[in-house]
Amino acid sequence: MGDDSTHSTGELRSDHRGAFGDYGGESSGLIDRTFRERIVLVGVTMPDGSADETDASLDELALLVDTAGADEVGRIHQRRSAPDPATYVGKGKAQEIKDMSLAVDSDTVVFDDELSPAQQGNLEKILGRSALDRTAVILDIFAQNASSTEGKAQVELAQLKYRLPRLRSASRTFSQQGGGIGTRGPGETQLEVDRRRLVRRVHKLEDELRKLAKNREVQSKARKKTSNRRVALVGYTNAGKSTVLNQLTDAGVLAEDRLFATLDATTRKLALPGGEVLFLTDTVGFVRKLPTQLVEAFKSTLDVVIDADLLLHVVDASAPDVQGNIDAVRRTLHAIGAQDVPEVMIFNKTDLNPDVSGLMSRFPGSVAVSAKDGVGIDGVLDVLSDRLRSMTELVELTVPYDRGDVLAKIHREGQVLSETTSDIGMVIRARLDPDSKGRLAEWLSGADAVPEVVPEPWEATSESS
Ligand SMILES: Nc1nc2c(ncn2[C@@H]2O[C@H](COP(=O)(O)OP(=O)(O)OP(=O)(O)O)[C@@H](O)[C@H]2O)c(=O)[nH]1
Ligand SMILES: [Mg+2]
Repeated sequence: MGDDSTHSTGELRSDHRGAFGDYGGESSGLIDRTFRERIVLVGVTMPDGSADETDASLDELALLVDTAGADEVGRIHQRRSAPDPATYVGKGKAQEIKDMSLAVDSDTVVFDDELSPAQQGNLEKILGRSALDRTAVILDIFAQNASSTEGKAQVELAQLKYRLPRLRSASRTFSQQGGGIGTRGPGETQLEVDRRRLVRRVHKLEDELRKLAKNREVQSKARKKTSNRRVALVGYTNAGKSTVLNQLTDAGVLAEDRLFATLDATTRKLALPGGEVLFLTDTVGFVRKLPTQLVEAFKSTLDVVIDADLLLHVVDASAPDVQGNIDAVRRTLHAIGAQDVPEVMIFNKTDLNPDVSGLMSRFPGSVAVSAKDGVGIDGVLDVLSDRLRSMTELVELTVPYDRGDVLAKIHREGQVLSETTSDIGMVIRARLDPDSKGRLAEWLSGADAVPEVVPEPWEATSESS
């Protein structure tokens, strides 16, 4: 976090080691990493879910907590018809969580679903230790992994938006049962000061991000001007997106056995065997219950996904719940407005799970690869060529001999298959995408020429009959 957040916490809680909980704007990490915090996980199964789903989600939460630098030391389930508005779990369950926390000496309790600021505050009072939710853990990992200026700003903005409604007096401690005369007033004043400081920081970051997004827009406009297609790698975190990019383009981006290793979009040129050149972009990974603050903050980075001609959806075929991961990715694609971009499924890590025939038949047109070893990467190139070609149209154009500029344009924008001479000019057969075809409409010959709009006979007569 920026220098705005470096003032000291003042007092430390003797009965509590977790660094998180006060949200006073004083610590950048939500989980203390001077030691490995001991964490109890809590999952609640609502009527629309199953215990198995809760368990799978908690397994993933344990992985997230581990990535953030802490250890799971206990796990508690509850079935409820609805969350308790005050404490999320029931009061009795909260007591049970406290007992377990004492028994296993945990520092922090992490809930698998988002807690409201009030629930979080109430739970911390009951539990006597930090109560976090999945969102906080994911924000924490993003904060650790952000490296570019834009990535850092995006993550800090998401964190601030998460923390603002949760700001509480920094003088509050977990052992303290009430502020008492004298402690309350100054505490609240400090709270107001903190809040204003954070709001100013939010505005500053939003401003910075707007400028950075403008820059990117200029770059992407330049890319749009070329007729090169744009393809984006999307998928669940750790599925192998960066590895696929590296295999296809020697991009040399970081690929690691770690959740959310990639936060920044990296774009590389890729020349297909047929000669066509496209732009391939690696993007941030998705996960179940991705915090809305993060999706919002990363919106401009994710524009490459919305603007893409095609998505390569990389799936870890060896994951415990492949379909669940695919669904989570698609939900996020929907949330950012990219649900209509055509998608090719790439089933990766077939060295760990060679039997992907069921998946392949469920997703026609998909490819199986082991990206780490480069196995099947040629298949990805073939599918890219095929899919991109099917998005172009084979057309014939006639261009007068004195229009070298138009000839050059056709070569630039499309794939020229043949050129022959005729009385009236050069006759060219080429593959063009719909945009280029529109721009070159006046040169289209024969059946490709844009027809005048004539009402279909049945339309013309339907009114009078
Ligand atoms: N066994 C096996 N491991 C793979 C394969 N492809 C990638 N991996 C490993 O999976 C881990 C994640 O790969 P990345 O390419 O970083 O995955 P990503 O989808 O970019 O992940 P994030 O950027 O963190 O969302 C790395 O340790 C890779 O070495 C594969 O085909 N087989
Ligand atoms: Mg990556």
